[in-house]
Amino acid sequence: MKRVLTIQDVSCVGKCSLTVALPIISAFGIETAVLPTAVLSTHTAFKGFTFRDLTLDMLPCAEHWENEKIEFDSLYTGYLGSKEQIDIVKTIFNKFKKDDNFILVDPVMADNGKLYAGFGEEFPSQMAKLCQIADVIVPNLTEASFLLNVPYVSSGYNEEYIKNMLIKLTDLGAKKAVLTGVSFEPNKLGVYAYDKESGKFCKYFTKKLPYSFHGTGDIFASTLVGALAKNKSFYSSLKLAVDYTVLCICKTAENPDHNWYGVEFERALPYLIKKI
Ligand code: PXL
Repeated sequence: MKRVLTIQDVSCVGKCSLTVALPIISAFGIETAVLPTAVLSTHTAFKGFTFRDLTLDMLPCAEHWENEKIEFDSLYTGYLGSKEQIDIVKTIFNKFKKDDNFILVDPVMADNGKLYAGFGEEFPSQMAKLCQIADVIVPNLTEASFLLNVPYVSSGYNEEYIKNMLIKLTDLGAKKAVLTGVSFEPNKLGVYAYDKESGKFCKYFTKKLPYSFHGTGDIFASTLVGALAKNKSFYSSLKLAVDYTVLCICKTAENPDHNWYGVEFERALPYLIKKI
């Protein structure tokens, strides 16, 4: 059985990070090992959330796995709370990276032109260092702008702008970069990707929905990790991750009682399982 290690927080309520990665990657028939970096009562879009930092437990867990000769087919990081955690994750990557496994870094830190609550100005350059050693990185446009230290452009850009951004993102060191939330026309939204080794770009767009929900980036990244770990091609993995994320948004929007803080990804899991 394949085994993925995902390193991110537990937001107890709010459907993001580990509470999304665990069920989605498990749905692929992949064992999902977790390294929780912190426990929060909710994600940080709520006011008044609690935060129990687990930084000191991270390395001892990894050292125990190393002693037990435990191996992983993929290492996947999402939300990380501090520079210290990023440094520890680098050490963990060095311990468990092999020739035949892959590292996916989702540089979770910002959206809609703004850093998430709690991140200082220096955080993006630290996250850029983690992106250096990844095989695949999946920033949204805001995160990419912070990683490259360029102004965030929300709309009106063209394909050349996106391609140039992707090349610069892989210049940070990652083999492949995927930009999420790209839109050239008002009614289309999708992803644009670049593979530095082959020099090829690929893109996948679907209808833009008039909703935006918290946690969709984590759904996308978790699905991409699952599909890549199952050895699906890069393009079909991207396509599956976009299609599943869009379906999750549709299912959420069709429920008139949906809440603002979490996507109803559970109701779309049967579709994902059929596609695997
Ligand atoms: O969805 C990304 C994410 C993960 N974890 C925490 C967050 C966020 C986004 O705000 O606050 C704690």
